[in-house]
Amino acid sequence: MMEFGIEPGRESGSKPEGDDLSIAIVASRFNRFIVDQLVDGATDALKRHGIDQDKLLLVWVPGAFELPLIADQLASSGRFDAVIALGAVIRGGTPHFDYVAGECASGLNRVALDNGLADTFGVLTTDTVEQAIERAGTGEGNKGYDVAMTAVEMVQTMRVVEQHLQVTHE
Ligand code: INI
Repeated sequence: MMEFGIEPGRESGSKPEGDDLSIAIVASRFNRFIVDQLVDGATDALKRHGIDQDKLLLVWVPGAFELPLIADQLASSGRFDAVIALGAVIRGGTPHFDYVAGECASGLNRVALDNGLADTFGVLTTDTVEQAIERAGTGEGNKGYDVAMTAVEMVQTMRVVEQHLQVTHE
């Protein structure tokens, strides 16, 4: 059985795998004190993977509802290997929580499928501010960190699958 899907950083002795990647982060200003922490977590993870700071772009939008539009603009530009979307939708904060969170999630998923590009969902959807703070902590307790790792893994997985498909097609 052939198997693909190597978690980033798990390969022993490998050098950082992200040094050739260009990544865009799109982040929402709503609940910014939380989202700032997610941005820090994501950039920390990318730095650990050797991604050049000058190959990173960060774009701010007003709220989570606006993330898919700019994610699509970035994804369809052909200039990035992955887009990371970061935000925080807190139930107590909005009577239209389900609309904002739902449209954001499905919009971001559509961006990934329409563009054939990793577009990871780093939008916290929580009942309370306390829950959001918990998920925006340091290191691996940070959703931004997690989804940045996911983005790197997905780019690598797509490349490996693409190579395999080319070889088996020849
Ligand atoms: N946007 C968020 O990112 N988080 C929220 O918790 C939130 N609340 O509470 O309303 C929120 N609303 C704004 C929304 O994302 C749009 O910016 C707005 O509806 C304009 O389109």
